[in-house]
Amino acid sequence: MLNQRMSASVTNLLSRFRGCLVGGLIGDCLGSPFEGDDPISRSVLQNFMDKQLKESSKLFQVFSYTDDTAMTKSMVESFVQMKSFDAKDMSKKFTMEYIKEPKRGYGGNVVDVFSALNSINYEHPYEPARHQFNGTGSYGNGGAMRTSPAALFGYNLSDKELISLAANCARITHSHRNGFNGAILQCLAIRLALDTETSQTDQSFDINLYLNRLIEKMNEIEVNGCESDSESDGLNTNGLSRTPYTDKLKKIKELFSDESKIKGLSSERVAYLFGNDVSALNSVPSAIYCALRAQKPIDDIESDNPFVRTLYFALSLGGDTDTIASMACSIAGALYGHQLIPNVLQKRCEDIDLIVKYADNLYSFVSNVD
Ligand code: AR6
Ligand code: MG
Repeated sequence: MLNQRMSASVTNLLSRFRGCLVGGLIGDCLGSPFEGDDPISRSVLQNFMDKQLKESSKLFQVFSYTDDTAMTKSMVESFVQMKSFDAKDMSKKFTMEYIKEPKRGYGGNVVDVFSALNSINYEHPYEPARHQFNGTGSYGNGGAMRTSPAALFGYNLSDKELISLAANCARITHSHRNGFNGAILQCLAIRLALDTETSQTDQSFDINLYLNRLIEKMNEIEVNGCESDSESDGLNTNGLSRTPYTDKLKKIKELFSDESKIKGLSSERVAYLFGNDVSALNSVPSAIYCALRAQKPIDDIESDNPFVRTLYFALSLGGDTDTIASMACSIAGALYGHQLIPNVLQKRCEDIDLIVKYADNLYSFVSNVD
């Protein structure tokens, strides 16, 4: 017997599961050559994309994945083997994967968490992350970049249960509130994408409704997460907003309410407004913006495929391109499904067949539960 979420599911759910993981892999692999660059000119990108989209390139280049996919794979492996979330097992899988292949471009400090986890034999999987940055925890986007398996494995969970799953998976390495809240936001963005019907003809959907749902959820999380704080004026002691993700989502909504504002927004301006760095706060909202913006044609981007436009636009932001493109494309893949992702782009990626198999494994898990 399928449960309520499964039976109420949208069309093409298997294709959307595949689209989500494959999208994440493509964004990671094709984004990594640009990592650290300033916003990239449209002509340089158009050349790059034209080349990648051609079957007959003389040297058919296959791009390697980075830590985003290495950690995503470990998440899937842990969920599938344990048939539940097991923080100890997941923390061990992250660490073993890092030890096996340390040169995948991991964040500057997260590697200290792996060695501390290893030294305590994974007995207290949340402890090492809590000690990062003098006890404040990491606010990097490493928790958010790997959250897609949580959204898929947790497909049948309630929103509340999924939020807790996403936060706990992220907290193994990222205990700063902006670190794990970024993972929650990315996870919810994927869930909403899986649940959003898109038009068969032009792939359109209601962006306003999508953003309203995300804003409502994120506001609840950011406000309730602050309940134990003493201030009640919406600001913390540093004068920073207590609802930074909600604020950025509201800004995105405001822009989308006026088509002329969206049309005139350059990549540089998007990077300036929403960020393009390794912090979750300055990358997750940007990824969501890219996935939503690409639903409609974009000046200077020659593609009628919204998945390709998402990739292209995310790369154009520069900065942490692999992670921003990976997050943006996993949302786009969950929205449009595997069938919209050009085969030639898939073939450019290391381990593409394994990633499709992993999506199928997660789909079988969620479709076979009583
Ligand atoms: N205070 C100061 N700096 C911080 C803090 C903090 N509380 N938290 C993070 N940083 P890390 P990740 C800075 O090491 O999030 C790779 O390319 C600090 O400079 O936790 O797993 C991945 O693919 C730290 O080194 O890594 C991701 O795209 C940096 O943020 C990206 O790096 C990254 O935090 C982040 O990976
Ligand atoms: Mg990265």
